[in-house]
Amino acid sequence: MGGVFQANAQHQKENTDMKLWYGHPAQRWVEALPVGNGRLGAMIFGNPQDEVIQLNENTFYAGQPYRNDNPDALKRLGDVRDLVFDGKYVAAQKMVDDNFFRGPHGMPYQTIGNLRLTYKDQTEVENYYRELDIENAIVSNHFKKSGINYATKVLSSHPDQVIVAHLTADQSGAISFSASMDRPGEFDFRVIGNDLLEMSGTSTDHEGIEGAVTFVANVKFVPKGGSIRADQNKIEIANADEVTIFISIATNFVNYRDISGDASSRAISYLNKVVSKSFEKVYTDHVADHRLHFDRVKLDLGRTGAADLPTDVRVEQFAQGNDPQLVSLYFQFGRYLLIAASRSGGQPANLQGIWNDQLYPAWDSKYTVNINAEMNYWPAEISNLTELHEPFIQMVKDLSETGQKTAKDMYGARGWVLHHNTDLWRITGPVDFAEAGMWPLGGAWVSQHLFEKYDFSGDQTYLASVYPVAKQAAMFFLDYLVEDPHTGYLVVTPSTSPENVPHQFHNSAVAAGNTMDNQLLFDLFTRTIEAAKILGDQDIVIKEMEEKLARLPPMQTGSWGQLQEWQKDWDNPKDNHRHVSHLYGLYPSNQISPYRTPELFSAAKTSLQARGDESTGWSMGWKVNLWARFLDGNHAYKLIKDQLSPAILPDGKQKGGTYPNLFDSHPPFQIDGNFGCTAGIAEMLMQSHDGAIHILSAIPDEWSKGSVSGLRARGGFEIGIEWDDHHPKEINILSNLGGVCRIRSYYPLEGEGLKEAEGDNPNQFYQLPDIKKPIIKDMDRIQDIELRPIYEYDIKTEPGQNYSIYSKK
Ligand code: FUC
Repeated sequence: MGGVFQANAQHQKENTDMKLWYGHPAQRWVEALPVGNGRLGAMIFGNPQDEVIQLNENTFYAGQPYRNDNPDALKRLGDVRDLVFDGKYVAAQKMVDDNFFRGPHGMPYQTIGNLRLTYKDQTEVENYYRELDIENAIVSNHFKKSGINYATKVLSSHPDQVIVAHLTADQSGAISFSASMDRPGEFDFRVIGNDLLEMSGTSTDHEGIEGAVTFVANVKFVPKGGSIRADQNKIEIANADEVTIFISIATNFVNYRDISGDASSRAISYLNKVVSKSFEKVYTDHVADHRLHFDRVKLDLGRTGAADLPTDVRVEQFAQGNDPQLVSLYFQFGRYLLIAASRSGGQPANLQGIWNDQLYPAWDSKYTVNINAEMNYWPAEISNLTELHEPFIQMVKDLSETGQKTAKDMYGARGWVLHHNTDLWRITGPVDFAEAGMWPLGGAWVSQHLFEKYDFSGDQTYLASVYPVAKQAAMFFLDYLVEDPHTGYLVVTPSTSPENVPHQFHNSAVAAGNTMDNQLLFDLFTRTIEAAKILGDQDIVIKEMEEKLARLPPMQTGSWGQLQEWQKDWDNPKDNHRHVSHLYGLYPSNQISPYRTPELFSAAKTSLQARGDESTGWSMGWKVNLWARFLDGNHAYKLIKDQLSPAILPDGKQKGGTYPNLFDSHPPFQIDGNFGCTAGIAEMLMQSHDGAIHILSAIPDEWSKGSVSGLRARGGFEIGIEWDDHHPKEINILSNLGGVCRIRSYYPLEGEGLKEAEGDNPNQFYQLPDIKKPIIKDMDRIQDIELRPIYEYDIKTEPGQNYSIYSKK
């Protein structure tokens, strides 16, 4: 009793700023609260009569190692290209549909199942409270039942590799419950001795691939006082003072090629290592590990009385009210989710992070790489969580292995290719159908992350380790690009502009030389060539890359002043499609800039204005970043309001928005929107892609005063900013690598060593992309854009030193 419970009872009086909290248990899964250690996830319902802890392990997928290439594609590739260049897009798409797909379409990520605690006292409770404390990464609840105060805490420990629950009461001998396990799929279940449950099973067969991932979940009960006994298929605990529950889960997964691990011995060994530890010790180690990551960034956007309301009520009221603190909470919740879902040595966060209660979740809860998987990692660098980027980088390395055979067998090309989806098994062939699947740019997009991680760290050893992966990704395109007979440009064909169709012209997505493809290849080639110089790679293939880079199509503006999505002017101003692929050049890339390419900047804005605001969750998350890059804080904030609106409507229908537990809704739950919006909030505060560190780049009227610290900028800088009445008061710079730090501000600044900037930024991490001259078709259609005046300063920095600058008096 004592300590742990008393701390709980005080929660309502405590500061709840870094907490999601509620006055009632979760009725549905999107109200339950997530914990995770990168590998093991749990959703806790907080039900005081029948508690449910839903469990995940992030390698538990259907199927087993397999491939999904269709080598018939190679025979048809030339014909498809001819049809595209003849303008017979529908026939081209049909030929792709008939010859390029083989199924399977990807294996679903599957739930492990549930731990159920049925309390003996089933009476109603009073004073109910539950919370997720994102600062300490722990879910807890407390309530009064039959005059006794009970409290529960649940965490998923990275150091100990187990989920731990701790039950306490303010009277001795008060805790009595039975515990059992189940799951939606088949399983074996037994009770070992009088204190250990074991559930085991195998993942399902799917689309002709036999399920062969096995799991074992062991749950050990350690009561203080009272009695414990096994009763058929459950464990009964009676009259305990407190109970610690250790949940250990493991699978046989070793890597995408190998599932020869022993799930049972792994699960037991994690358990044996931790079981003699006290809950307090597990908790202390867990908190220290979590805060090592979490505490790096602090954000204060102001606080109103709304911050005292329960989280679900705040989401309901956010769009109407004034609750800037919910934005800081949501930002930090995104960081919390990345810490909980993505740890070095493990799997990257999938469509649902690591949290899924189904056997067949939407889109298999795998990896969609035409936006969603990358979006998960947008906050990794800027929000100071670079080591959590590693599982994604490792996945890119894996894909560079599996994708070689796909490149060769399907397209007769060197290098490696990836289409729009992959899964635990790192499949690289096209999935679904041409409209979505005929997109061979996956390797080009995921490889940008290899360079992004370098831009923030400047670590050349790391660069050398990922360079061959990027180079091979680029080499695929050297072979796949073909000359467009109409324009002479080298174009990616067949391809699509992700999932969009220019319906007013034809019902085919398959086309040639789409804007996003050109932008992605511009980045991939440019960055690979640069890295070759840094690392001294003299391979002749780099020359070929330079030649082909020069022959890619430039960006173009179209008939209504928009940035064209396709090589032909097919854009429809009424199109509100969720994908805004051609705006990749604005975010996450830096090819479009208000200062360097004003016409393209204006055209991109016209395109986004036409697309509208409200959409699926991730689409709104992307738009927060895009409006931040348009330097329009108020519009970015409008998108945050759209995203932070309730996903569940009064009639029960769902829309893009936010669930009561702050999970993003596509619908259904998709975690990408959480991460996208988290990155967007950071981009509103600071940007570092356009030749300078632009502080307070897109601050909305509502955030007139605030502070942030620990944001990372390219070139190894760490930035803190305090502002008041929209003016920066103090800017702190920690330089990790040294070099010139160029600061861009809407207000004049002063400080020791600060000089007005002249010419290009000499810092190598601030080189600007030398894009091909765009084709601006009709200047009269380009909307005028008013930009605020900016001030730019340079400060020479030394590695490891701090610098402070101030608003000019
Ligand atoms: C892409 C998107 C969908 C969804 C899916 C998982 O295909 O177009 O909206 O997010 O991924």
